[in-house]
Amino acid sequence: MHLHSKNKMLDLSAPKVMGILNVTPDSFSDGGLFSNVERALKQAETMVQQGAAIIDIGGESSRPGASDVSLQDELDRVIPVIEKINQNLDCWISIDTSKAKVMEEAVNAGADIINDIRALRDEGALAVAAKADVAVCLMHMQGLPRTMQCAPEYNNLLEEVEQFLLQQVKTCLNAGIKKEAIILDLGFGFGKQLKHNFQLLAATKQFVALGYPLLTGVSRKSMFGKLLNRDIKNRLSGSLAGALIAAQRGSQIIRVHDVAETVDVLKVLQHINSFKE
Ligand code: YH5
Repeated sequence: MHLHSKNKMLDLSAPKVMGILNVTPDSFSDGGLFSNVERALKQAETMVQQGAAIIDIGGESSRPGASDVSLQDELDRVIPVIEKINQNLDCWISIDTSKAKVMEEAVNAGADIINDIRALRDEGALAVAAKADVAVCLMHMQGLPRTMQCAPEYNNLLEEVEQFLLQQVKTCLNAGIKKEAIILDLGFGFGKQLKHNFQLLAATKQFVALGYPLLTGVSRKSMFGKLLNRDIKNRLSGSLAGALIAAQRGSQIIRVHDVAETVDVLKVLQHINSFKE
């Protein structure tokens, strides 16, 4: 299976790692010897050297309860970084945003994937994505970031997530987005309780069977914090286990903070899969 974006193709026959690059002001804390753009480039360069195929750039914290970022602030944070990475590194670039204007400028600056936790539901986002002709990642979320973690409930979790994603796929296809440019995402931590997150992870095969590349983003999330009683700094083992489980069940793109460790784990999986059972 390949992911298409404009005239490029990404081979997904082996799982690919998407490295997370946060460019919010609090994500840089080395004392200020380098500009934020230089620091972001260095971090992206390290992740690409460690084996990340995609760098996901986000300038708007979408953690539960996070405050909104103005359009201009988000543009100022992400656009120079996208330009710099596009000029200097050989990787796919993903923009983590819900704002149509940020999507548009990010694509002009070199982004290959629009990664939208709101699945292109904001004003103008669908039209921008269709015109841009880049890949899109459609994520499931119940509610909105500010309130989504207030006791979310489902009648039928797997059915509701699948129905939502297929509805957004239909909307994208009708808008002219190519089938080969669509990625799906179950949206771990976005309007889900601990049990919901693990039920979804367990059901990865069902979603892979829909025929679209599946992106799994569980890195450092509270599902491991809660299950293992670990603060955010001590969730690497849980995150690696989650990455391995998702990849073994067929998820093709794994979104992570810890690229080197995840690449090692996926190499072990690829190697074992080269032998008969
Ligand atoms: C995702 O799943 N997530 S931003 C809370 C954490 C740790 C990490 C409490 N953007 C996703 O990474 N895009 C984010 O600990 C995403 N899929 C896609 N496609 C939240 C995040 C995080 C939140």
